[in-house]
Amino acid sequence: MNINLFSSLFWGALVLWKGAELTGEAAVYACGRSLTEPFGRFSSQDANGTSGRNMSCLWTIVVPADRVMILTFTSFQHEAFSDPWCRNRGVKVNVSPNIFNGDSDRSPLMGRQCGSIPPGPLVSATNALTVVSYWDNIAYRPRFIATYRTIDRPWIGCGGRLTKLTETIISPGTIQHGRYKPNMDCVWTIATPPDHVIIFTFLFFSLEGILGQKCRYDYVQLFNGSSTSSPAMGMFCGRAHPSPFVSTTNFLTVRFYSDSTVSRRGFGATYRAIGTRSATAGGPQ
Ligand SMILES: [Ca+2]
Repeated sequence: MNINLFSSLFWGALVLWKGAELTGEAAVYACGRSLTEPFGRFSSQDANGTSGRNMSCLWTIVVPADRVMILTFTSFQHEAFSDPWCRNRGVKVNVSPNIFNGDSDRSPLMGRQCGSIPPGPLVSATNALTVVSYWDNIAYRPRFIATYRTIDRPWIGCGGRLTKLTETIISPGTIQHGRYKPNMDCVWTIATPPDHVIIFTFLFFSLEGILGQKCRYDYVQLFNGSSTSSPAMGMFCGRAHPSPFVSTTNFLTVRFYSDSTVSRRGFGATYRAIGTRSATAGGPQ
């Protein structure tokens, strides 16, 4: 963990240095744009019309302060590297995109990705994200398409009692480190007013294990009631996205368990409480 953090800081600093090197004192980007809509799309095509080597593009997304973003790469093609920090070309930092958790390329580096496998959905820690794409050789211009959408700021922490009519939970560690923490055993109890049911929907899902093999390592469990003693409604692991679940009462309990090794992106999920009286009576209450 410490090595990764050091590596992150080091390479983040190197990227800034390279960016600054291109133009002198400060990094000036040849392309990219600012986005402020609640959802949107941007891509490497924003760099069309530019040419040459040592190019860099910057996209900044800023949404209202009470919101965060889920960023998803729907298409992704970058040079392939073998190590997780995409750096085995030495100082040639063609390892884009670099994603910063904030409104500029001086914000904390959230991560980077290379190769042809897109990273899983990324959840921002704040209401701003910055994506920097850099390439040193036009022959290796990176290509990607990214979309984002905004969600309410998620509940932070391992478990708790959730009483709002809607809330989002994220596996601990996913926002900060891009993957969940090991050795977690978190229980969230969703308690909404009487005469409500809860629609629980996964936003993204990637846990260690293979569904159907009893989820021996890491898993999410849903219980149709106010505790883990309530009827179990499902145990999920692996990469298959679970279907939405609707409770039969105004309570729902969610448990997330991770063992001591191997972590993946994790999960994000949101729920919404719906009044049953108005839904079933078909008229005013
Ligand atoms: Ca694990």
